[in-house]
Amino acid sequence: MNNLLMEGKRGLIMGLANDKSIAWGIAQALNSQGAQLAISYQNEVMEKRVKPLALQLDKEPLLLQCDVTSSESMTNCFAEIERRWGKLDFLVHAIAFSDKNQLRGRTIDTTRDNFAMTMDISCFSFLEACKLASPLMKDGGAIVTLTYMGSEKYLPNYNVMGIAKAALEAAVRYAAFDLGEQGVRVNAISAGPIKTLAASGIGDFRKMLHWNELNSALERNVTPEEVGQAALGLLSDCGKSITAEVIHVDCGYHAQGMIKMKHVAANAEVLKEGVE
Ligand code: NAD
Ligand code: 0WE
Repeated sequence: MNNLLMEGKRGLIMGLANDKSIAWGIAQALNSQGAQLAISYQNEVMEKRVKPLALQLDKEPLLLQCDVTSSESMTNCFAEIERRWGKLDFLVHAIAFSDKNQLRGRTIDTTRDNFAMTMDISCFSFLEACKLASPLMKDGGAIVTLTYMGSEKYLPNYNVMGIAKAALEAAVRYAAFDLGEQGVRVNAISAGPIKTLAASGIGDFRKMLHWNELNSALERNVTPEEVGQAALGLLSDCGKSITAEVIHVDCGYHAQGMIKMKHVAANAEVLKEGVE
């Protein structure tokens, strides 16, 4: 009877803002395979957006507030999960933040304060979530975070976020070794660009999407649902021996070494729309 991949598994999703969120694509994939979810949201504004989404899930999710800049808020969130469920099977970390004004111009102009905040929210919060979640993963477990190719290569405007994502990917490898002996796997998904709240107001984002569409191996962009399917693979027993890994879910864009010759004209059109 037990033919769903996530039947009987319980997990927390951090970073759900709205129905465009990558976290929502992941929540839907996990829900479709029978998972019981807890969803944490940053503040009251997010709570209003998350509540109607929660109603769309088959099993009523636990809704918890959690601002990752506060260790007290983090501790309370996991304490509530312990009280309600007593255990946890998986964790999804889909959180990043930097001052929008520093996601343009020169990376070397990043301020000390914004560097610290960006690293705190986008990288340290992952380590702290691993620390708090792992004691609840009594039968082993799986953890997934979201990263972006700007950690590996220079990408215009990604700036300090690229540095934070490089640190996050290293954190995945270290956490995987900390938690491996208790059967907890830790991985990252490096997603291609997706138009979410965290992409809104980023200069040239539309053009970036178009560029990726033309130059990725599959000649299209990735969707939150597809990232969700990949996360499902990592979080379910399908990923049983995958840990300390960063998997690209970007239609192959990361492997591109040169733009496609057949698209030279189209690429030029994208550029002609004007670049900062
Ligand atoms: P999103 O805006 O839907 O999600 C970002 C989330 O971070 C929001 O839910 C927000 O509430 C949360 N957050 C920010 N500060 C927080 C805090 N102090 N406490 C708690 N939560 C906080 O955008 P998204 O694109 O779905 O982003 C999710 C993850 O995916 C991020 O790590 C992002 O870097 C990564 N990612 C995004 C893309 C993309 O193109 N959209 C590509 C690759 C990776
Ligand atoms: O990781 C991200 C989003 C990062 C992000 C975005 C914002 C916008 C709103 C972090 N902090 C903020 N702060 C805000 O106030 N992505 C992978 C999406 C993204 O962001 C970019 C990109 C891509 C792709 C920024 C510049 C260039 C490319």
